Amino acid sequence: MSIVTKSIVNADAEARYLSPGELDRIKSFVTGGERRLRIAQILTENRERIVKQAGDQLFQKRPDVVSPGGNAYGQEMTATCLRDLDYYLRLVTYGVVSGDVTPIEEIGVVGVREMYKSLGTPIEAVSAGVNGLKNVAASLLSSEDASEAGAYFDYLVGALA
Ligand SMILES: CCC1=C(C)/C(=C/C2=NC(=C\c3[nH]c(/C=C4\NC(=O)[C@H](C)[C@H]4CC)c(C)c3CCC(=O)O)/C(CCC(=O)O)=C2C)NC1=O
Repeated sequence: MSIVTKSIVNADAEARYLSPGELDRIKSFVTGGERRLRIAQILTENRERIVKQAGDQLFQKRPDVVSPGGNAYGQEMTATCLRDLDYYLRLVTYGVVSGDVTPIEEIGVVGVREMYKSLGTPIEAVSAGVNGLKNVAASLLSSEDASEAGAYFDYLVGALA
């Protein structure tokens, strides 16, 4: 939910106008809109490259996951692993556009620990993979944009650690 929707829901629950503080936060959300959309556009356009490079880096750092007995061993499993990284990059674009981690949390974090546990997937390696996405994405963004996007990657890295 974006700050706009959230503020309206809160205000209406109390049958009141939006407060000056809420209007201020909405103003900065709107002012930053162009930047957030630009970031999301760059991440979206470069998704294949970002995922591939982050995957390559992860498999160099954690060769065990793609070795026999590893969770991402074999062409099909490696592709599924890269697909998960692509899912997380997509969720980051949702966060960036909405200026809110809630969509990332609801779609990609709630219940994920149990899920990866049942799949035998080392979740800390997924977290390292998302950190790789962050670094590759940063190389395509201005430092200001990289730090804005970085907050959403960091949220995920922490949630998956
Ligand atoms: C958008 C929200 C969303 C998420 C996050 C998601 C994750 C997700 N990853 C899965 C599997 C998987 N995920 C991985 C990922 C990895 N294994 C490793 O060792 C690496 C560390 C890592 C890649 C970074 C692998 C290898 C599987 C297949 C495991 C198996 O089938 O045994 C599965 C099981 C079903 C399937 O194969 O599709 C789900 C549901 N699905 C979703 O809808």
